[in-house]
Amino acid sequence: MKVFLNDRHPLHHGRHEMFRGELVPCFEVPARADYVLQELRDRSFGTVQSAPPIERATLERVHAARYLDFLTGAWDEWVALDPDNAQRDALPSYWPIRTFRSDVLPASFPARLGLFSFDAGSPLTAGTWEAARQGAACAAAGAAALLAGERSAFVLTRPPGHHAGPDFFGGYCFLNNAAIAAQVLRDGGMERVAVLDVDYHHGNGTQAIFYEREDVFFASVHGDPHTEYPYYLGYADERGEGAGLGCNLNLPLPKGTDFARWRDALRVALQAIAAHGAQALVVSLGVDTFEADPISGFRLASDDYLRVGADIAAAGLPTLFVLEGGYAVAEVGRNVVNVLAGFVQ
Ligand code: SP5
Ligand code: ZN
Repeated sequence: MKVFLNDRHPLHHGRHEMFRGELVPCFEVPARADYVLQELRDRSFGTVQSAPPIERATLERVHAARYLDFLTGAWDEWVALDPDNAQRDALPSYWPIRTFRSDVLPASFPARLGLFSFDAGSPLTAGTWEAARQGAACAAAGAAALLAGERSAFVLTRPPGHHAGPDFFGGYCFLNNAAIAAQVLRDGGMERVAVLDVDYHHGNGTQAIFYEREDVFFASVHGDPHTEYPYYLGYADERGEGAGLGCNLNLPLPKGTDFARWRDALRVALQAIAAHGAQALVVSLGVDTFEADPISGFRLASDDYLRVGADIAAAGLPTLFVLEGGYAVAEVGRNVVNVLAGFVQ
């Protein structure tokens, strides 16, 4: 399997995130990707390669121009506020929620930081833009590999992407790698594409990007947003709008769900994807469903991920796996590579 490694990922290394009223060390750390790469090497799995840079026009197929402009210059603006900021991550403090305007573009950097984000858990650092942009490049290269006839490929990247929407970051995500890959598949001639999101958290960004479209089906199995992040999206009654009505499937499950019940939901998602007539599949592969994940609540064991890969393979579609969450850092490699190994078996 071709593996597209984001070799710039270490440039994004947040120090702290806001969690329960205090700044705690980030859960989303560079070592996550390093463990996956080490596991690939230990098991002699996959052919690791880098990706060429991505065109701004490709990013604009999914993200708003003014959001990309903001991300491009954000770090320099942050440091320009105060030279000491070079030693601090940028975290938002203000958000334009209901009754505020979101069409304005304040001159204030902290105001724009909030305008383009939805939580205080996603630090923006000196290398965030470069790391995120090269991750998107890997996603586009992975999609191109499928268009060229590969049965499968894996995008080994961080920061993750599925919480990032058309014009906002959050949930440790800045550019929506899975959505960019799905759009590259569409633009390359695949008439119908599906995104299957198996991360513990609902992929609110991906859902938002494709919510009114019928050409990209979105299915997600995730922790019930009544109790789990991102709380304000991911409910079962969100089925798409306009032309996209019926092309969005949310399968929320209670905290504590074990593999047997989780797998039933996976099968429902895969059946819906088949019914939609998708010609290619992008998998938002989070392994924060693992029983020992520090911020999540499902109970999948490492061996279960082999069966996850096999179930996805049974759909018979060209499949691009894109790394999302998973915070039991030392076990992320084993769990991710188990999915990939289960797929090719
Ligand atoms: C890509 C991805 O997995 N993003 C997840 C972002 C979650 N950030 C907020 C975490 C809040 C978790 N609170 C649960 C309490 C754990 N005991
Ligand atoms: Zn997650």
